[in-house]
Amino acid sequence: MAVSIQDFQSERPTWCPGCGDFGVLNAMQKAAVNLGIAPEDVAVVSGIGCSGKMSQHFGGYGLHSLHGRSLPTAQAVKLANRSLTVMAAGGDGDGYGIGMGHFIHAMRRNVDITYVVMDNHIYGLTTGQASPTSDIGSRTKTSPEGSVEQPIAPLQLALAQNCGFIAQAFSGNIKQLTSLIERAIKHRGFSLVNVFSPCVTFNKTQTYDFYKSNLVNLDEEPEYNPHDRVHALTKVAQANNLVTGLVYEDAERLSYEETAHGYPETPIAHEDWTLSQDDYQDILDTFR
Ligand SMILES: Cc1ncc(C[n+]2csc(CCOP(=O)(O)OP(=O)(O)O)c2C)c(N)n1
Ligand code: SF4
Ligand SMILES: [Mg+2]
Repeated sequence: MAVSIQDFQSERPTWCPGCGDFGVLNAMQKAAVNLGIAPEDVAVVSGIGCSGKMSQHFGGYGLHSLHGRSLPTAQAVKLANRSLTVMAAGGDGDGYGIGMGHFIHAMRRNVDITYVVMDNHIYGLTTGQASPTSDIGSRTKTSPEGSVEQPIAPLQLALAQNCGFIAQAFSGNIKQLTSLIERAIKHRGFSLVNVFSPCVTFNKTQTYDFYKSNLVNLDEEPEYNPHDRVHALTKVAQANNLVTGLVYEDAERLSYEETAHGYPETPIAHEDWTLSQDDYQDILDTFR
């Protein structure tokens, strides 16, 4: 049966009017519809933050995990049921601050999940503190005189870690964002979609207008080769990370599920784990 956007609508979002996360939700829903994925075949696992509300607002299975822990939880969901499409979602603080260790390891482990980061360069939910992607000079509640710390560069980190699929988008361009999320879902292995998703309440610098005038769209540059990692690193660095489009894809890289020894084809979630009385007794006997 054909699915529609209505199938992926859940409770009414509580985001501030104009928040970029509305566009991300819309694009995730459209991507699922375009790929013909039914709501019961997709799970969204989120961290904590305004962006963390994604698991409640997206009408499939949802799991609102802990701050910074969307990735280990999403990988566990996928490994327990490989027939599900699994998306992890969260913010720049969630993923590139407290969750940074999980981000690096998810890229090297390469479980087949899609990670959508709503990067607004600020802690939105906690009302406007500097985040790991806040630029030098950003004035926030925790940096009233301007941030002095070097911001994390998510694309460059992902390129250095040889992540198999890296894209960046802007929630003001739903068409491109939808298409990139679709491609990320189709990619076999871990995929990163970093989204510039303006916080209209606490970030008055990285606004919709700022992105409209400063972003370079790599998808529209015929000479850009998204399969050349060194070229991608140079291009992203030259543009000061202000690019959108498919940055890099290695379609040949095998996922964790394809390479792990003894990993069963049948989803573990569908296996019968009922213990027979004899097995139960055997386990008890090991403690005697
Ligand atoms: C262990 C833990 N530490 C701190 C917090 C407080 N906290 C909640 S959300 C958040 C940061 C949110 O920023 P971000 O991840 O960028 O999400 P946004 O709200 O901007 O979408 C923090 C520090 C928490 N909930 N749990
Ligand atoms: S505080 Fe910012 S990130 Fe949070 S809902 Fe409002 S606009 Fe969005
Ligand atoms: Mg944020």
